[in-house]
Amino acid sequence: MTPSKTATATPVPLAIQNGTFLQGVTGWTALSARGISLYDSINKCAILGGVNDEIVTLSQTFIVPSTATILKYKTRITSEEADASLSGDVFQVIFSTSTDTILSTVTLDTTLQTSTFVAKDHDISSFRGQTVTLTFYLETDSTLLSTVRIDDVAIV
Ligand SMILES: [Ca+2]
Repeated sequence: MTPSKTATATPVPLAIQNGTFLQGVTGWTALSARGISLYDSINKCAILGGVNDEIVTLSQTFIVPSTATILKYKTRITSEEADASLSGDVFQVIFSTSTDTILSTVTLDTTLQTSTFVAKDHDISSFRGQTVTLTFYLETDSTLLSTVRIDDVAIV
């Protein structure tokens, strides 16, 4: 079967755009159940949470370059949750193609707090050449605030 010619859609970018958040959340799809901005203009990074009963997704769709190996990003967590077993504040990093691959799941509590950003990385070499959606997901429960700041997202 010969594929029919289709109208040119907005091209999917190669690799991540504005991973440093120097242009706010331009290039990202930022959704907050509470309708809150996901941009921290003081620290020039993304900010997820900081309110209770929230569900947020910060996502971007791109083509993983053919030489890509690692997804890198930095996070800085704050949390009032003293007991991880009681915390309903959950942060996930998800790579989606036709299915979702959860690269990381973290239940937030005070032990994860840091005063500076901490570098994380995940091997994404199996996604080379594929169109993927990277999603940073945070849900918070009804009490004890948690926040995840994200910066310097890159595919290398
Ligand atoms: Ca909480």
